[in-house]
Amino acid sequence: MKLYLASGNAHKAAELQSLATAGDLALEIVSARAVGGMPEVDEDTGTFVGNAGKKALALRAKLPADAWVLADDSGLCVDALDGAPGVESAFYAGSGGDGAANLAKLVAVMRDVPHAARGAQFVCVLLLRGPEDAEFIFEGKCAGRLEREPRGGAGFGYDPLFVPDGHVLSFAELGDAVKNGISHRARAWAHLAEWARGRRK
Ligand code: ITT
Repeated sequence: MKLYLASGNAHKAAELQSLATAGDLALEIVSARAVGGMPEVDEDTGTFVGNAGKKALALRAKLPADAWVLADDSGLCVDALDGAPGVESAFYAGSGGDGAANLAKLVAVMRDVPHAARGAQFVCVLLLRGPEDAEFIFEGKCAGRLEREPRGGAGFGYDPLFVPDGHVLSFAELGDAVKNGISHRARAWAHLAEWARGRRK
């Protein structure tokens, strides 16, 4: 089953590709680039589910009616910031969507927050839209805490600042293989895979 990925984020695409390849299900992620690129979407709904729905619809409009589209809306929810940047994670430092600037802003905003109050969780909503407007939603979370300074070179976005529970290294130090075992995206994908397995029966 082909899942057309409604995302312009190459890192998400790579993670979802490896999650799909690692499983025993015949799920194939096809990047939006293969069908002419991801259309511009105004991510203005204020919720992960709402934004994922808009992305899926936007790509769906370019595809045959029987195509399955997968959208990922995700973000980092910081306890000390009442859940911010959350659904605004991609645009935390401005509308340009600059990952390095977003990270630098979070480092600065969190500078004086003590260790005990540095909890955060990544959230990922995967939304699958199929023929006849069938829609399925899968959510995954990964709890952890924020370091004071970014560490590590793997991953993307806020990975260098985020240490998942049970670890001492950041996502960007742990690398893709470990991240893909425990991340918010991996957990949402596991729910999707469970759904796909059920459909196969
Ligand atoms: P698309 O909308 O095209 O899929 P995007 O990067 O704009 O790409 P989102 O609107 O869902 O995607 O924003 C997600 C942001 O949250 C992303 O830009 C990162 O800043 C952050 N984020 C999400 N998952 C992450 C992860 O696994 N590691 C680090 N940062 C992540």
